[in-house]
Amino acid sequence: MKLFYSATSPYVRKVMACAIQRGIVDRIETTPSNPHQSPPDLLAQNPLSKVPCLVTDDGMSLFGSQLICEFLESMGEALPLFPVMGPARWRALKLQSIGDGILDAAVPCRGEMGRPKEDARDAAIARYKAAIARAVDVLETDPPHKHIDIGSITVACALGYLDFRYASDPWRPNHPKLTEWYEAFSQNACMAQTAPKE
Ligand SMILES: N[C@@H](CCC(=O)N[C@@H](CS)C(=O)NCC(=O)O)C(=O)O
Repeated sequence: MKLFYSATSPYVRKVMACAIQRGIVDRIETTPSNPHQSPPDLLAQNPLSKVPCLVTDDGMSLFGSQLICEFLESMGEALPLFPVMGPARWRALKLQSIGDGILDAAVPCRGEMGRPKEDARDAAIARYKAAIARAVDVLETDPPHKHIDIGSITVACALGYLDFRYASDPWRPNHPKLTEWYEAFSQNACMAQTAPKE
């Protein structure tokens, strides 16, 4: 399989963490790609020009980290990352949604922060940051579980991205339970081996 990849993308990190956890990371060949430049080889597989984008051994292209992680779930022998049914399933998927939601605010917010200052830009940044702050507050009231599934992986990728890109605006103050959970969860190999670096 081929994965269009960016070393600093938190969505790519999520996919790689799932692949490590499922014991199939060796079956993925990573192709560095800058989606913002709309490279033709990425566009041929993903009209949205986003990473991650996985091309399976059958030649099918899959994009969006949720879809790719579900595909990886069908491979390998490890324990499922998507609980099959019951409350554990909905909790894991809800945590995935809140983690992805933090990223869906934090990633474009950086784009806004790079634009010239003007009222509309500042309003957009404030709205993104407020959504992130509310989501982190909600996670503090009920931090993710210790075990590894799609929910805990996604939340850890989101918090790791905040550390990486919003170091001057730290999330840890006033969130001691979430901090404790994150510090312990980050020790898992799938997280430690995928920590972002420039
Ligand atoms: N919902 C997508 C989001 C993917 C995404 O936004 N990736 C960013 C990189 S972190 C990207 O490719 N951005 C390029 C662009 O927006 O043009 C997912 O879960 O994979």
